[in-house]
This record gives sequence, structure tokens and C-alpha cells, in this order.
Amino acid sequence: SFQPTNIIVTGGCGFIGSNFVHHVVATHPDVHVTVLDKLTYAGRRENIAGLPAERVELVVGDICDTDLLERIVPGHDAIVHYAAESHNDNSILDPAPFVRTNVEGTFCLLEVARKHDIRFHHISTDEVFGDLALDCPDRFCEDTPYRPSSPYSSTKASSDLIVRAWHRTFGVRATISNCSNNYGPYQHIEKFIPRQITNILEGIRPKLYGTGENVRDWVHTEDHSRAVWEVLTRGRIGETYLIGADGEKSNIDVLRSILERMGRPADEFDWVRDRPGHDRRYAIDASKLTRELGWSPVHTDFSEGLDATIAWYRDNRAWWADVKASTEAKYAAQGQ
Ligand code: NAD
Ligand code: TDX
Repeated sequence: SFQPTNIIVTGGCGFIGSNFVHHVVATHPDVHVTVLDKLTYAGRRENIAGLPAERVELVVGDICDTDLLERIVPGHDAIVHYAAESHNDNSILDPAPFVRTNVEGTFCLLEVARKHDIRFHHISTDEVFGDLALDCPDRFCEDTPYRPSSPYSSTKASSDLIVRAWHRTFGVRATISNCSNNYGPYQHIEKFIPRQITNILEGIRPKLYGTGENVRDWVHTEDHSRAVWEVLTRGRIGETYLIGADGEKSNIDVLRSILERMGRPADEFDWVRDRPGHDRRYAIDASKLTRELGWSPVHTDFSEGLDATIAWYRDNRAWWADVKASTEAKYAAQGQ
């Protein structure tokens, strides 16, 4: 297996990237992490604060800055690429940064990985496959055709295809993982679960899009981190692995669980305007990952994970309070 000791984590100050950095520091004492993060609205220094300085270094910069990449990347064994514009609703309002960061940024990183022969792991999403019908048992697997629906998912799909071509044509030692919806601490409050938790904490009614029947396949971010480490160190070069924890739930069921666990009536929410092009259902078949790499999720009790997530937002009000009003104002302007 591949044993990296000096890795770059792009987007390591965002939700999933920072959880991965915490995971690596806690479980792999021989590994040094260089975080490369632009600190956009979604990235916060605090997300990796308090980790030992000799284990984690933050470089504030853009993955599209090729001079910067040329300065900092050589000498690392691997790039684990999380940095992206990640929110579907933002991609509908303004797709430009999605094309730049997700497509061009991935290209810039691949070029530096190619030049210096650096192992590359690309973090992607199940949204590249488009959506599934609500009323059939199909799930996504590694050879499901790409059929992305949104500006966000189309740029992630594009980045995946570029990674595959750089592996095949140039021999870049690359792998890809496509994960389902993550939940857990440090998720930006623009996203569904933390938006509703912080709404309730602020006395604002939760907001449900459309009919609320859309299904997402939830996985705890810590299980995602463990899976990425397995693919990085033991995955077959050139391969794609799907990550998911059999966590399919409709949005209305998730919202009712949050309301119930926070002691509010089940109908205390607003129905709001649906997301244009809203994907109906995502569902992951992760059997390749389980079969080849022996991964399985640890956080299998969603209610327990939800309780811990609610407690995190309650205990860390200072982390989100300053962006709550502006996040809600932006939604309100869209009727959401
Ligand atoms: P996030 O928006 O919370 O974090 C993104 C991070 O990338 C931020 O720290 C931001 O500052 C940084 N960043 C953005 N543009 C950059 C640039 N040009 N240069 C350097 N840094 C930049 O996103 P997230 O939810 O943590 O998602 C991380 C990755 O995981 C993304 O690639 C996303 O597509 C993928 N993913 C997310 C989910 C999910 O449920 N959130 C599921 C599957 C895959
Ligand atoms: O207020 C809301 N009300 C609502 O009903 C919000 C913010 C969302 N929703 C719905 C839309 C989706 O069906 O909840 C579901 C989840 O929405 P998001 O949190 O925006 O996630 P989603 O669009 O599913 O995408 C997420 O998972 C896949 C991440 O943001 C992506 O980065 C990842 O690739």
C-alpha cells in the first residue's frame, strides 16, 4: 500500500476537508498536512485551529494560482483535492466561480501533479450521475453514466472527466471518490441540515423546498474521511470508488426528525419555492469500496448523528451567528 507522509489537502478549511484534516491528525501521527485553501465565504481558519503546528500548515491561496502551486506542491507525496464551490443554490445564482474553481482549479492541480509525479486523489459527488426516480430501487454504481443536472454538478462531472483523462493519457496516479450527502460538524449553514437546525435555534421557521419528497443518501463526514484515507492508501490507481452508507431519507423526514429532536411540533416549518432543476433522489451502492477495501460506515444510527450535530451547532453559536442573517436574507430574496 501507499504510505504518504507529506500530503496537501486542498479546501482543508471547508466542511468536509477540515473534518478530514482532523481525522488524519488524530489517526496518522506520521503524516504532515499542508492545507491549501483560499478562505472563500465557505472556508474558515478556525475549522483547523488548535491542531499541532508541526503537523498542520495552512497556506492561504487559490488552486488556480499556478505560480503558487509550483512553489508549494513539490516535495509532497499526495494531493487530496477537496477544494470546490459546493452549493447548488449558489451555482444557480452565479455559476462563474464554479467553472473556475471546480474545472480550471482541478486542471491546474493535475498539471502540477503530472509535472512532479504526485499521487492525486479527487473528491467528487454522487450528483455527477444526475438523479433517480423516487419509486424504483435503482442505485448509482461506478459505471452509471454521467448525467449531471445543475451548474454545480456539471462542473464536478467535468472535473472527474479531466482527472480520468490525465490518468489515462499522462499516467497521473489518480483515484476518484464520489460520495453522497455529508452531515456533521463544521458544515456551512447554507446547507439543508445546519440551515434548519440554526433556524430553530434562532426562532426562524425551517424552510422545505417543493414537496419535500426529494431523497438524499446521508453519510456522516467522519465515515467519508475514513473511506478517503482507504482509497488514497489502498485504492487501485485509475479507479473510481463510490462512498455511501445506505442512508436514504426524504427531506421532509429529515426535517421532521430535526424538529422532533429539538422539541418543536412536526408541522412548524414553511413550504418554500422549489430549487430549479431539483434532483429527485440520490442513492449509492458502495459495495465496491466494501469489497475491495473493507470499508463500512461506523455512524449507522442517523438519529444519534443528528443529535450530535444539533448539539454541535447549539454549542458553537459563535461559529455561525455572524453569517446567519446574511445567509437567510440571500435565501429570502429567492423566495426560499
Ligand atoms: P465547502 O464549501 O464547505 O468547502 C470548500 C472549501 O474549498 C472552502 O474551505 C473554500 O475556502 C475552499 N475553496 C473554494 N474555492 C477555492 C479555490 N479556488 N482555491 C482554494 N480553496 C478554495 O465544501 P464541502 O461541502 O466541504 O465539500 C468539499 C468537497 O467535497 C467538494 O469537492 C464537494 O464537491 C465534495 N462533496 C461534498 C459533499 C457534501 O455533502 N457537502 C458530498 C460529496 C462530495
Ligand atoms: O433550505 C433548504 N431546504 C430544502 O428543502 C435547503 C438549503 C435545501 N433543501 C433541500 C434541497 C435538497 O434536496 O434539501 C436537500 C439537500 O440540500 P443541500 O444541503 O443544498 O444539498 P444538495 O443539493 O443535496 O448537495 C449536497 O450534497 C452533494 C452538497 O451541497 C454538495 O456539495 C454535494 O455534492
